[in-house]
Amino acid sequence: MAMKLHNFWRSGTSHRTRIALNLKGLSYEYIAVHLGKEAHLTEAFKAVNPQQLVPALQADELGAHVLIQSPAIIEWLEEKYPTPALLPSDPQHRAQVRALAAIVGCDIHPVNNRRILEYLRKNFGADEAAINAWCGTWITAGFDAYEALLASDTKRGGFSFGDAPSLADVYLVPQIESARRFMVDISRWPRIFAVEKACNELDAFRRASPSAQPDAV
Ligand SMILES: N[C@@H](CCC(=O)N[C@@H](CS)C(=O)NCC(=O)O)C(=O)O
Repeated sequence: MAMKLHNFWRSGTSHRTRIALNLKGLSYEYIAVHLGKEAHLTEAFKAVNPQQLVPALQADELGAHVLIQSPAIIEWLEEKYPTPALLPSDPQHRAQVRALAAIVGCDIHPVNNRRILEYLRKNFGADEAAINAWCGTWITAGFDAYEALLASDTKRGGFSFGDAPSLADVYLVPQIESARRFMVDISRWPRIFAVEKACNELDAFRRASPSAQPDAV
């Protein structure tokens, strides 16, 4: 089944969607949407996603319907292509993995998104040091909690949950990439750092990385 992913190399939500697609073994056409050139703010892209954010996923079987919002896209992939699973089978464990993913998806990424940072620059005169401090604050708060949860999971293997990549890793790895961009020192979180290393040993993660994308500069 042919799929098209509207995305941007450096976008964390695009990155997490690429990881999920790769882990599921799905191929897709890469449609670059240049956020730096505000290609997402054009009328043409508004017709694809009225929210004017990436990613957006088109698939033959969906006809004219476009999937938006990376959590919805990733859940659709999980439901449609259950193997390999991104969520464990036990409901409590599923909640545990979803909570880790939500630390990134609900509490870190949204406040550090491009449009938020643009607003801080334009309306509050934030310079790059202030932007890094802003992003560093929310990344640190989220990663401190994530690290504590990893530390308290005595059954954990090399990944965020168990010994195979899960939804939590799909969200975590792009956020680490973003943290480095905002000059956050990852060595403060040794377990997170080790999980990233384990993920990056997998081809699915390596192929999804920002620098490996056709529109990377
Ligand atoms: N909750 C949405 C957020 C999507 C989102 O904010 N994408 C960013 C890139 S990571 C974007 O398009 N930003 C454009 C902007 O802020 O101007 C999702 O997970 O898909």
